[in-house]
Amino acid sequence: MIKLVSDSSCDLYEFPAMPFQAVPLTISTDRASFRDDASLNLTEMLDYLKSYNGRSYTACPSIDDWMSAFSGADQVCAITITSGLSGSYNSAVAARELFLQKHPDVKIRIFDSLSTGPELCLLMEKLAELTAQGLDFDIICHETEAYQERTRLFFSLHSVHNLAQNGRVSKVAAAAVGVMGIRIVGTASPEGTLATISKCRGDRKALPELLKQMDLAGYTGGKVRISHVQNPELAETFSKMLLAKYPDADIRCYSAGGLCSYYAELGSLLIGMETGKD
Ligand code: X90
Repeated sequence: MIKLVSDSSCDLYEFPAMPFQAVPLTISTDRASFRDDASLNLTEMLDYLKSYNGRSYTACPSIDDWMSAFSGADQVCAITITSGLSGSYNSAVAARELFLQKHPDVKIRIFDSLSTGPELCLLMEKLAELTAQGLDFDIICHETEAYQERTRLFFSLHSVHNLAQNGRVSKVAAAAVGVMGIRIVGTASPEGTLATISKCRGDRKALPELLKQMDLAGYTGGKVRISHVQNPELAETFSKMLLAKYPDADIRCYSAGGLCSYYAELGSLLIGMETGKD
């Protein structure tokens, strides 16, 4: 049995396609703390943060959190948010070392997504598909790594306030903090950091820019996973634009989880896509 484990940056608390466990990150202020799990009330968290004037921050899963998620299977595939912006990957790797000392026969592979949100969803779907084919664990891992070369993340952010506050963006991107109506259109860099592509005035400019960037990245009508921060209308508008150009595109839209909602901020879209390259 292969168990899939991901930190909560994947936006999904459940994944019926295979045995799955999400490991929560936490979002905190000096007064309150929110675990990013299925019981999180997202609206309540976002409302609270809006009204709170002090600092807020996040924490990745501890080594213990990862270790308890690894238990109960003889083969484990674990996916983390980018190591370029979070300690989650390092924590998972350390957990693997410790876990294997007690359970030397368990196979554990840790994937550094170098990304977040919907790109993790694509990797999870690929793992489920390969697992359903009954392939060998090492082959499944190898194929998933190869697939990762063919997936990308794009986004349009309504604010980079929380990213800047926590030192997760460059000064260039942070310069847009507080400029009303500006959308930061960007992508995950090969190193798994935030790369700004352009600053657009409003969603009406940002959506065509996203589409253009997806085309340039080699999108040919494959899978697209879109997570939105309390903005289903915008996700829907963008998926209609995609379908107008690629009628057979395989698109799914859903709400971002706690961690991505906190950093991407209200109104934003995160987009994971497949390139057409083999
Ligand atoms: O370890 C921790 O506390 C978590 C830190 C995570 C920081 C980045 C989260 C990004 C979420 C925001 C926009 C997309 C940028 C992605 C670049 C790879 C989503």
